[in-house]
Amino acid sequence: MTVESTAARKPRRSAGTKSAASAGAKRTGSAAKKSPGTTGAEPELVQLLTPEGKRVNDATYDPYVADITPEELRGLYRDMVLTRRFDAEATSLQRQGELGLWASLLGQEAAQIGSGRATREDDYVFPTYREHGVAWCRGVDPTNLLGMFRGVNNGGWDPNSNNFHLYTIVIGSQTLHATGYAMGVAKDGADSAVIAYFGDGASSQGDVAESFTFSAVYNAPVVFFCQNNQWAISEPTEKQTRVPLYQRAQGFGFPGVRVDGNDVLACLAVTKWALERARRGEGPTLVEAYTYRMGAHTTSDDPTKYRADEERESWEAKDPILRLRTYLEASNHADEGFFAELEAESEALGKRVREVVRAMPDPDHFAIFENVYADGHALVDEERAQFAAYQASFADAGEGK
Ligand SMILES: Cc1ncc(C[n+]2csc(CCOP(=O)(O)OP(=O)(O)O)c2C)c(N)n1
Ligand SMILES: [Mg+2]
Repeated sequence: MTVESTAARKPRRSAGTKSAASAGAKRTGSAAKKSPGTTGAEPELVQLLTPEGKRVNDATYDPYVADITPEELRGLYRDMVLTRRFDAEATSLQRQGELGLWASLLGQEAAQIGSGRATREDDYVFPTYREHGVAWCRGVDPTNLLGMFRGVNNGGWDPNSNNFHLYTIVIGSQTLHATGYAMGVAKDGADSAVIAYFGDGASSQGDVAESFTFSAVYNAPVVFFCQNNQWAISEPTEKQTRVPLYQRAQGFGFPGVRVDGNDVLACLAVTKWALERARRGEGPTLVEAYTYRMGAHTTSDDPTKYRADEERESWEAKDPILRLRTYLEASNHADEGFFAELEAESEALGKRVREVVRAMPDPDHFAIFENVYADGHALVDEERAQFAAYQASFADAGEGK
């Protein structure tokens, strides 16, 4: 079913100061004004499961999930539950001082699991730093995602083992990497596809615009999967765009679709459709998964400073996991035994994650100087020497000198 989006926003109330409150009022005013050149048409939203867990039909996208079995539906549910459990454990580990930082995916499980499960083994994925659910679908061990956040390695997995590139912190840059990779795939004559993940904030980056231009002109087999989680740290989507993000694709000459990002079935179907277009040589697609970042931007952020509790509460009613559970129960696709087993599996995963993280060895302190240049460099040599002296000063202190 293609329904009208719930995009209309209540004004954002900012907890705290008067100036923050008046900034909120200003935002609302400017967002309400129509820009010249916008169509004014209401955005559309592809949905196959309503927030109440009711299956609705969509003639275009139903065929992409028509043969899904109850077992596969339970699999999607399991993926989302375990990803959320892993994510919660990582947040706790950061609070306990075991990780330096964590970027939670809470609320975005359906967007990530639906799109991740749509990919084929030979497809290639370029994530941001929040794609823990996609990593799960690609078969990356979740504990490997934590090394960088603990500061003990620079990545944590071999990108080519699972066709899942390393996490990318430089906002939007991975869309260019994905486009270049996809152009290579096309030159090889392969029928695999590439998918690049990015956020609503990243959509304002020049890199993203450049990747749209290149991929369109070279007809690259790439899907741009934008998780519009409504916020780029403390900046709302209204500060990124005057048109719904998916509509931008039209100006670059390829299709754009907005999908309910909290509906795992719709995300699966729309991403399959887009990947198949890419495989058939029909070029790029922009998928905007309309969702919500339920938690903080990262563990260093405090969202109560810039957004209202009511906003979060309204999205809680659209929880991606609850809606699939309701559907599974109503259609007798899962029984109590399944849910109980999954609960036990979740607990075991949390325990394993804790144990593995705590046992991660510290890196050699001088490893940071390796691999900067292939043949060494005078400046790096100097820095290494300075660092060695600094380290030695600790040894002196330890010996009471
Ligand atoms: C080029 C660049 N500019 C700024 C930053 C700082 N930064 C980190 S995350 C972020 C916001 C990204 O928002 P969005 O693209 O919506 O992704 P989300 O974090 O919501 O998933 C910014 C500005 C950065 N990492 N890279
Ligand atoms: Mg965002």
